[in-house]
Amino acid sequence: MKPVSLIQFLIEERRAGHINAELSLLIEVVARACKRIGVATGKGALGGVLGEAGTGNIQGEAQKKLDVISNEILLEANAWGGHLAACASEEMEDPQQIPDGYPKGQHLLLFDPLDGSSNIDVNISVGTIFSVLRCPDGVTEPKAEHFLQPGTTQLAAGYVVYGPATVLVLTFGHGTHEFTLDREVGSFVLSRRNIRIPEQATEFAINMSNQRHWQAPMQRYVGELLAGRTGPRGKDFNMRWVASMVADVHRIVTRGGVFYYPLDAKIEKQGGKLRIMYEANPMAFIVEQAGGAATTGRRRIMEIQPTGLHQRVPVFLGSKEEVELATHYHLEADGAMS
Ligand code: FBP
Repeated sequence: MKPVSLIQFLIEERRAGHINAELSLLIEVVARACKRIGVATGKGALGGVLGEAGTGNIQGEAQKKLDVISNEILLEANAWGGHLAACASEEMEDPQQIPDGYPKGQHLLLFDPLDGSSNIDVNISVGTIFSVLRCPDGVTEPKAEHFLQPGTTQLAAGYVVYGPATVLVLTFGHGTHEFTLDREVGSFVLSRRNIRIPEQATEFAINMSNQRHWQAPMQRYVGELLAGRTGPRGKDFNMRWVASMVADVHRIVTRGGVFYYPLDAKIEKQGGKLRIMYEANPMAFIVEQAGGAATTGRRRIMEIQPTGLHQRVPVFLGSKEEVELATHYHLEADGAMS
C-alpha cells in the first residue's frame, strides 16, 4: 500500500468535512514543532539539554531544561502560524496571546510541552500532549476563562512520543490514528488508521508506591488484580509503570490495558496529580475514539466543566471493561449505585 503522509491524511479529513483548513494547518504547525522537540530530546547530554533549568513552573515543579526548550519551540512555531487566538501550557500560569503584527486564528491550543519530565535525564520515552478548542466568537484577547470548556468540545487532540521511534497519535473525533516519523524523509507517515483498544485487558499501570494512600475502592480493585487467577477476577494481570503518561497511554493504544492515577490521601487537596486541560482531556478523547473509556473513577472526564487552567483530576483510562469495573467499585462505595 502507498504510504499516506500526515499532509495527505489532513487533506482527506478536510475533504470528508471533518476539519477545516485552519485546523489542518494548525496540526501541521504542531507536528513540525514536535519534530524539532524530538531532535532536541534526541541530542541528550551532547546537546546540553539535560538537567534542571533552575526555574519553577506554576505547579511549583522544578522545570527541566527540556521543559522550557519544548515550551518555547511550541510557542514560537504557533505565534506566527496564524491559526491561533491564543495558547496555554503546563509551563505558563496564564494564556499566551498571539503577538501583535501576527495574524490571529479561531482556535485555542493547550499543551503539555514535555510530559514525563522525571524521565528526561534517564533516557526513557517522554512526549508532548495537545488539545485544540474553538475560541468563543467575538473574543480577541482570550483569557483563561475562554479555555475552560468541557473535553467534549475538543476539535482535536494528540500526543507525540519521543521514544525509539517518534510517533504521533491524533483524533478529530472521527477515530484515532497513528503516524510514525520517517526520519530520512522528515515527515510523519500513517502507520495505523482507526485504532481499536481491546475492551478486555491483562495489563494495568499505576504507581504502586502510593498504595497505602489510596481510597478503599481502589485498594479493592487493585487487590483483585494482584490476586489474579487465585481471586475473584479468575485471571492473572501484569503491571507496567513508565511514569511518562504518554508512554503508558501509547502502550494501551497499541495493545490495550489500563492506566490509573487515582485520588489518594497525598494529593486529595489538589484534586489529583494529572491536569485536566492538557493531559486528561486530550488523552480521554484519543482513548474514547479508539473504543476505550476515560473516567475520574466516578464520572466521564470529558463531561467535566473545568474550573481552572491547571486543574487536576483523577484519571482512569484504557480498556473499557476494566475502567468501567474500577468506576463501578467507586460509585458502589459512594452508595451511588442503587
Ligand atoms: P509532567 O511530567 O508533565 O509533569 O507529567 C506528570 C507525570 O510525569 C506523568 O507523565 C506520569 O504519568 C506521572 O506524572 C508520573 O507520576 P509519578 O511520579 O507519581 O510516578
